[in-house]
Amino acid sequence: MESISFPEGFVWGAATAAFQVEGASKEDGRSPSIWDTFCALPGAVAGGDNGDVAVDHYHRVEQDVAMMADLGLGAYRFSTAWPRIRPDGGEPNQAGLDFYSRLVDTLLERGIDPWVTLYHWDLPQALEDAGGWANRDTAHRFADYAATVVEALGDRVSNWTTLNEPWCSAFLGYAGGIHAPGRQEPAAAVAAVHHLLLGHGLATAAIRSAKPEAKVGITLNMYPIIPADPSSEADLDAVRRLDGLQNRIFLDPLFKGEYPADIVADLAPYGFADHIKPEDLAIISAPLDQLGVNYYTEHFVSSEPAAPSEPKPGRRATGSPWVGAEHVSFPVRDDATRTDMEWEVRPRGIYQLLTRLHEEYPRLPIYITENGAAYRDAVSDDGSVNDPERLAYIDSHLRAAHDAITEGVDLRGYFAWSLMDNFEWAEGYAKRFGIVHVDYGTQVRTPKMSAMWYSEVARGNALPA
Ligand code: NCW
Repeated sequence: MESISFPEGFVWGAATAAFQVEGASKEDGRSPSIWDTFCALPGAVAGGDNGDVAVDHYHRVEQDVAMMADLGLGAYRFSTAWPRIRPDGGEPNQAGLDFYSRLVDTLLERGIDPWVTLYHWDLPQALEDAGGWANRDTAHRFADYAATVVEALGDRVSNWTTLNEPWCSAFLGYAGGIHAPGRQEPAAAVAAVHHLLLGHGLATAAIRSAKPEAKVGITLNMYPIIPADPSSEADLDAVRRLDGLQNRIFLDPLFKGEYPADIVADLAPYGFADHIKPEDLAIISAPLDQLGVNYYTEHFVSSEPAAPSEPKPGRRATGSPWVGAEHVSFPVRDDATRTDMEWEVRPRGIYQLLTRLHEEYPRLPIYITENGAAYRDAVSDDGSVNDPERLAYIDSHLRAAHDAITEGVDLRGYFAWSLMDNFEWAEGYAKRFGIVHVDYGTQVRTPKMSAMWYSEVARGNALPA
């Protein structure tokens, strides 16, 4: 294979999220988040795992940033924890802000650009008790919190992401009950979609007013949607619905200033339109500087109803996150390998997604804010961690992303998910996404083979031949 160079200035980074790595869940004034509560719910998280210690990033920032520098990373995407910065959703907490200020300084001392995500799923529990994202007021509380963070870090942080994967917050959290807060209320989920987007818009305005030169974006988890039978009208309708519920319901209000009419109609039984006030779409569609794309796999869909699924042993029963498309199913294809999350490895999908965004939406700079894979890694006797599947996964996705650049897509950077193994939400610590291995007993970090390879790619701004 030929060596492939990326455009000059291409950003090479790695990502984490506060709840997944920090631990120190009760320190320095942090209040409980919905994930602390959810973890305590029997059967909610595999192994009964929680985020109390996680990978102890809170106490190991110096060491972790030194490791990033050794790997030659140019940027670190992390999230700030709302319950540290405004405990219980209330007044600012200086100790929480100080932690992130120190993290930012440590990164800058090492020449690593801090990329801050304001919301990666850890809503203060007190705000959930007041209705959570189903309550419109949460959008305003989010903007207040965003203003506090930008005031504290805006002198040193240029790149801001409001929300990470609002689809997950709304549909996994409030409809499927698969993620915190574990509610199975479809009407609350569609309310949450709108209030998350409104929160994004209000936070964008707050960031811009505190720091006009800030670069602001949002990160969406998007998927090409492939019909099981392209000649079946019913399957094509399943594609329309899924694409609407997963991709267009976020992209259209953000970039076209309107919700897709077909999806508003599909969600009418859940009262979606009741939450939309006349002024909201102008707030939501305020211009952005960049779009964050999290890409992992494609969705292959059929209109055949799925067989009812039993909960995994020891786990609580969950519902469908597919509000408005509860009848669709996701047949398994046998022409691709799967990761340890059971997600199909589909590198071509990243090319399809990027070129689609380029054709159908305003041509904003795009960053892949997450891409990567969980595999069962272990430390060998010689101390190394050989993860050829992850290396091949990242390599193949970078090649496909490069093809999109060649076709004119303005892709400006790539963040590997994740910098290190961590708390994988409902899957607990069992699923390892890191390019760096973490021994959860000792907290020893060991860069995997994929990390060494990625380091070469980042340093050379090119994929090796
Ligand atoms: S779980 C998830 N992830 C992983 C997580 O570690 C990260 O914080 C997220 O940004 C890796 O990337 C994201 N995404 C949820 C995927 C949807 C699962 C669909 C379940 C349908 C029933």
